[in-house]
Formats: sequence, C-alpha cells, structure tokens
Amino acid sequence: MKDQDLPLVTSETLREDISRHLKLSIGKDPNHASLYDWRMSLSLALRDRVVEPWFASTRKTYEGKHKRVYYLSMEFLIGRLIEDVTINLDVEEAAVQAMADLGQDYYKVVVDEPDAALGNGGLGRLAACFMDSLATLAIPAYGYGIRYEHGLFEQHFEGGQQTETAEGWLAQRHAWEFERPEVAYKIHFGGYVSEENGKSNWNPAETVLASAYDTPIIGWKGQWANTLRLWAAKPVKLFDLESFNRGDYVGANAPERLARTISRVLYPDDTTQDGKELRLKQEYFFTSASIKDLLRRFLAEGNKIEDLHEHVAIQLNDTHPAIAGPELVRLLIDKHDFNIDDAIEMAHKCLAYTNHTLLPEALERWPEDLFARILPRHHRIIQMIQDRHLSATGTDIRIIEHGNVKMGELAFIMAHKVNGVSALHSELVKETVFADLHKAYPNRILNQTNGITPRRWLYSCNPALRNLITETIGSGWEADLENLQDLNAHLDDAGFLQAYAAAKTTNKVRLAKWLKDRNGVTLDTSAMFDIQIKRIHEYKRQHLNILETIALWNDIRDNPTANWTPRVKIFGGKAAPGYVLAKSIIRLINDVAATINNDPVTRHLLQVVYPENYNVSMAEVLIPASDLSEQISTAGKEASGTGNMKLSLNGSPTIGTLDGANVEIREHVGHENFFLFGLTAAQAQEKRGDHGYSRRAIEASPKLSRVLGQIGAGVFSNGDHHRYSDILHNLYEHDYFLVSCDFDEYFAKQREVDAVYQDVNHWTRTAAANTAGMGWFSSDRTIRSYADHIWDAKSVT
Ligand code: B1N
Repeated sequence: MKDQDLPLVTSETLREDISRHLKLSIGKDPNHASLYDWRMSLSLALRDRVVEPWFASTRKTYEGKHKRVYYLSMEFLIGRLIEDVTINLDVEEAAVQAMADLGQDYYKVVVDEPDAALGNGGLGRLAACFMDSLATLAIPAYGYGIRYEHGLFEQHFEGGQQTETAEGWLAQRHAWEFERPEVAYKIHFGGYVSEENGKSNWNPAETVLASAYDTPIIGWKGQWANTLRLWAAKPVKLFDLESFNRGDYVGANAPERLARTISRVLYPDDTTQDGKELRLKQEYFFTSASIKDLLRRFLAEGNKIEDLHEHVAIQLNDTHPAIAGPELVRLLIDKHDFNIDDAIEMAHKCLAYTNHTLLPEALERWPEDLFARILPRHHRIIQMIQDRHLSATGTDIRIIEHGNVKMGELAFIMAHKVNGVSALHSELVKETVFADLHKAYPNRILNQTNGITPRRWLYSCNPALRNLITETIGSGWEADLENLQDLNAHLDDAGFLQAYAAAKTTNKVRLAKWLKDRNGVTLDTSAMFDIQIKRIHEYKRQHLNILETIALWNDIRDNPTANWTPRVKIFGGKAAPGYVLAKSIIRLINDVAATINNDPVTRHLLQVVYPENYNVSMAEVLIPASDLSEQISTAGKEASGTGNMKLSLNGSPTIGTLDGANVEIREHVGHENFFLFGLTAAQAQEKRGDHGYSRRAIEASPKLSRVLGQIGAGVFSNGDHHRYSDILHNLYEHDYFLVSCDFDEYFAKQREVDAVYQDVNHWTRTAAANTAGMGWFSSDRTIRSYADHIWDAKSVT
C-alpha cells in the first residue's frame, strides 16, 4: 500500500469532528468545556480515523488466513496516546491548527493525558514498542494483558524519601478503548479435581469473568492496525441478592469484591518476584482468558484444531504467562479430545518464551502447595509434562523441585524457542540459568536483541533532531532506521555539526523550562546534562553515580579555579516500595543534591536534580536533552537495557560497562564514540571469589575512602552518622555489585568525558555518530527477526 491511500485530513474536517464530539459525545458547549472535555473530543476525532484501517486490517487477515501473533504480557507500558496517533496518522499539523481554530492549545491538551502506566520498566515498555512495530510491519497481532485499574504507583519525595500513592488513570473515562461486553470468559480458581471414566474434571471453588477492552494500535502512516486486548475482572454474578435479602449487606457485595481485586493493581516489582497468591491469580486470569479467546477466534474461522500451530504463534513475555502451556494443554484435552501427548506437542509448536533476566530473585517459583490449591488441574498437567520431558531427555531436570513449581523450567520445556534479549544475555542464558536445559535441547535458545520504536523515541519526542535528519538524508528513515547511516557522510561537515548541536541545545532549553515550571529549578543549559533514568536497583548502580558525584564535588572544592566541565547530573526512577536499600539510595541522591546544590563554591559547576515520578512522558522530555547516558550496571546483570538505545539514538553517548546491549551499541556506534569502563562479566564473576575484595578496593582508593567517610560522618545527613549505614555496610562487607571495584576506573573515565565535552566539535561529532550508528536498534528489526526465526509470521502486503 502507498501513503496516498491515507484519507486526506485537513484542519477543517478535524475541527468539525472535534466540535461534533464535544457536543454529541461529551455533551458540552464550547464555552463550558474543560481541558478534559477538549482532550476527549480531540481523542475521539482522532480515534475515528483509526477505525477504518483497523477494520481493514482485520478483514485482510481473515481473508488471507494469515497467521496471527499473540503477545502475552503482564505489562504494557504505553504512556500517552494522542501524540502517538497524530504522528502515525501524519496529522499533527492539522491537529495543531484545528485546536488553534477552536481557541485551544494542542500541546496543552496533549500533556493533560495521563500516562497508561501498565508496566514497571523495560519489560513493559518493550511490549509497547513491539506493538508499535507489529502494526508498522503489518504483521497480524494481538497484545494480551491486564486492564489494571491502578497502574504503576506515583512517586513522591518527602524529606528526600520516596513515598507512593495509587495511580488512577481510569478515574476519568478515556477515549482509546472499546469495551467488549460480549467478549467475556469464565476463569476458575481453586477447588478439586475428580476422575470419571478416565477423564479429569476440575470442580473450581471460585469463578470470575474476564471482560475484554480493545485498544487499536495504529502503525506508521496509518497503513495497518492491530489490537491490544486488555482483560478486566468482573463478578460472574453482579450482586448477591439472596444475601442482601437476608440482611447480609456486606456479603451481598462479596462477588464484586473478589473479582475486582484481581485486575485492581499492577505489582510494582521490577526484576523481583512477589510470591503472593493474588499475583498467581492475575497471571492465570489473563493467560487463560487470552488462550480461550485465541482458540475461539481460530475455530470461528472454520479451521481444524490440528492446524492450530499454522495459524497461531504465542509469545510469552517472560514467565508471567507461562501457565499458557498447561492451560492450552488442558483445553485441548478437555474441549478438543486431544490425548495428553498430542496436546503437549501442539502447545509446544505454538509457544515461545522470552527470558528477560538472570537475577535469581526474579525467577518465578511458586510454592507447590499454593500452586496446587489455586490451580489443581494444572498442577497435575505439569507433572505429566515433567514426566514426558524426563523420559524424553533422560535427564533429572525438574519443573517441580524442593516443593516449588519453577516457571522458567516450565516455560523452557513447553516452548519451541527460547530467547534472550541481547547477545551477551543470550550467551549467559545458555551458560547459567538454563545450562542443563540447553544441553538437553541444544537448538532451542536463540538471541533476539531488543529494539525501540523510532516513531516515539525519535520522531515524536525529538522534533528538532527529526527535522535535521530529514533535511540531511530525506525521509524514509522513520520506518527504515538503518538509513541513519547516511548521516555518516556528514560527520565532518561543519554546518551539519553546528545544526546538530543547535538541535541538542533546543532540547536542553525545553527540558530546562519544563523543570523550571515543575520544580522551580534553574539549569545551566551550557553544562553537560548527564542522565541516569531507570528503575532504582543495586545492580544498576545509581549509587556508583552518586558516589562519583561526591568525589567530583570534593575535587572541585579542593581546586575551584581549575578548568572544570560544568555538569548537571539528572536522575529519574522509582524503587519498588519494599526494596529498602534502593530507597536508601534515593534518599542519598536527594540528600547529596540538597548539600551540593547549595554550595556557593561549586553550584555553577555541579548540580544534581532528581524530578519525582519518572515515567514514559518524562522520558520523552529528558532523553532528547541528554548529553551523556549512564549505563553503568555491573557486567552480566542487565539483560539488555532499552533506555541505553533511546539515549544513544538521540545523540547522547554512553558511559558504560560491557553489559546487556551496551556491548552491541558500542560495536554499532564505534568504540571511539562510547566511553567504556569496568570489569567484564567474566572478571566480575571471578572477583566475587576473591575474599575481602571490596574492603581492599576501598582502602586502595583515596577518593572512594574519603567519600564513604563523609557519608558516614553525616556530611549529607545533618550530622546523622547512621542514616546510610545500610549502604556503607553493604559496600564494605558484601559489595556483590562491585561498586568499590569499578569506582576508580569510572571516575577516571568521567574525567575523559569532561575533556572531550570541552572540545565542542569533537563532542558533537561523537554524539552525531551515535545517532548515525543506532539504526539497527529499531524494534522493527527486532520484530522482523522474531517473525522470521520464531513465529514464522509474515507481513500482509
Ligand atoms: O527487561 C528489559 C531489559 O531491557 C532489562 O535489561 C531487564 O531488566 C528487563 C519481573 C521483570 N527483566 N525482568 C523484568 C519485570 C517485572 C517483573 O515482575 C521481572 N524486567 C526486565 C526488556 O527486555
């Protein structure tokens, strides 16, 4: 299809539609319309233009009997949608004009939209980027997840400490979803299994309804749209009138309460697992509904169940939906008369599993008694899957072991392909967590390096750079990001570099204004903006960054008139509410900021800012304005990272370790355009065997010793010597993440960064080389590769 197939949208037609929606859908007179009313009207007018391509895509998939991809994920971290839709439909100018004609500021309306924050971090955002690329590539696909009433909590700082409040994106109706009351499945829990004539019957104790809400996901130039189908839990019986009539008013509400808790709230854990009953119920709830739904669609099209694998590819985004294997087996046996072996074989051909982390605290295991109590039938099916696997491989690798059901092993054994998310991570998957299974099934593991959608993470969030790129190499790069390498021919062109630096300045000024409005903080936009944005975790080492900041502060104070490179250190990110040490790190950053931002000797040279409540929308302002990207995790611990890709693409070189996708970014942008430091994954592992390593490293580093001494002396805590004893104890006694060992090299590399930054030409060339080299990291490339190597799915042309 060609671009000209897009129906012409003028500001006049759009304006008429907005006015009509304001009147007829919202029921408001323009004179009394609130910002929310205008936002709804604009959103509905845009949504109208998504529906046609959406229907057309469904029709084509149906007519061509194309294979569909089903992406099952506990998290979809979408962010805002107005801008996303205007950009994919190529109607931003018309939308701005239409709103102006109505006396409204389009951009004010855009930022009024709350983020859809149905995810914690990278895993959820990856799912959102994948949905964008699937639509852009016209691969028929459904995303399946949970319609949480409350997304990721809102973060506040009180006296520098993180507090959390519930997020409420559904408090007001939004325009993007279509409720599908007719699409509902009963989901069962608990009870017992009885046997009758060799057949197993599950007699559940509880039942809730999974009710569908559909959001169309439109691809680039509006050529294709897929569906994100999110499940909300509802009571089977709305209200227990019997209890009410008996006078039991509390009991009358019981069915409602039980159901609503299931889709009430997103678990705020990133790379840790909370072994709570409700979490297991959430996982089964959305997975079962999704499997039932895809089977219904498949059969409604007149297909034979024996052909399921030719029409259906199911991708498990981590192990959270791993119960899909046993659930599909169960349904094939109970509803379609498969025998157990054929059912397992069929499920195997449909399923694939992505592993996103090696951290032991993230690997899902459920106590067997809990699991058997909630899902008694699945418990037995898993035993049968395990038996067959044991006899087929002659190994002793169990799914159920030491009283735990291990979801990683289950997902691995059920899947026909298992992938890691960066080259290094996939190798480590083979060598560590799944070493034994890899030996038993040597062709199962493959790599699929993550990617990011260039529409949101360059075109939409960075208009200044977008325009420069298009002026320099023409358009087309938005859906063919490798075109960016054409920029390489301009890296020695002074005019280009000047324009590139000007675009960066524009974005830094935009960020400075945003921060001024939000926090009243004034930033020096000529200073280097040095940014670390991600969840707060020991392995990501925000503490390494803040310790380096203190050491730099010391050096500046010791020698204030030396030739320093002014820096603004910007942090963003949330800690899991129960992660005590991560919360301590947040407090330390805020305490350090309070101290050094008030130091008259250094404050024009060094500033620390940490805006509250980092989310997708904040990332869209921070990333284009970044000069330096902090990707400093302990090697071997960050599976991939995707923020690293967004920052580099937007002209922010990396200071980083050889971890996750950093390794591949460095290859693509060129070693000279990447500031490398630190132990390798292998060296890190070796170091841990070296008894007493951290104390020795601290003693060998005068800078680090001094910094830790200051923290212990209460320099940043009003003389309180104990506020940070947890962090200090951790660093001295069991510095598992090797902050102490990497500190000096990190500090030295930062001074090298300082020097390069002072050479404007050299720095700008380095930044531009990052943009030019990052084309490969488009999620379009990633999705094409999944389609070819895992799903056997095709673009519909
Ligand atoms: O997945 C991202 C990677 O880029 C990151 O490196 C990785 O840390 C992240 C349990 C997770 N791994 N595991 C999780 C999230 C929520 C949860 O409840 C685990 N997130 C990642 C995309 O591949």
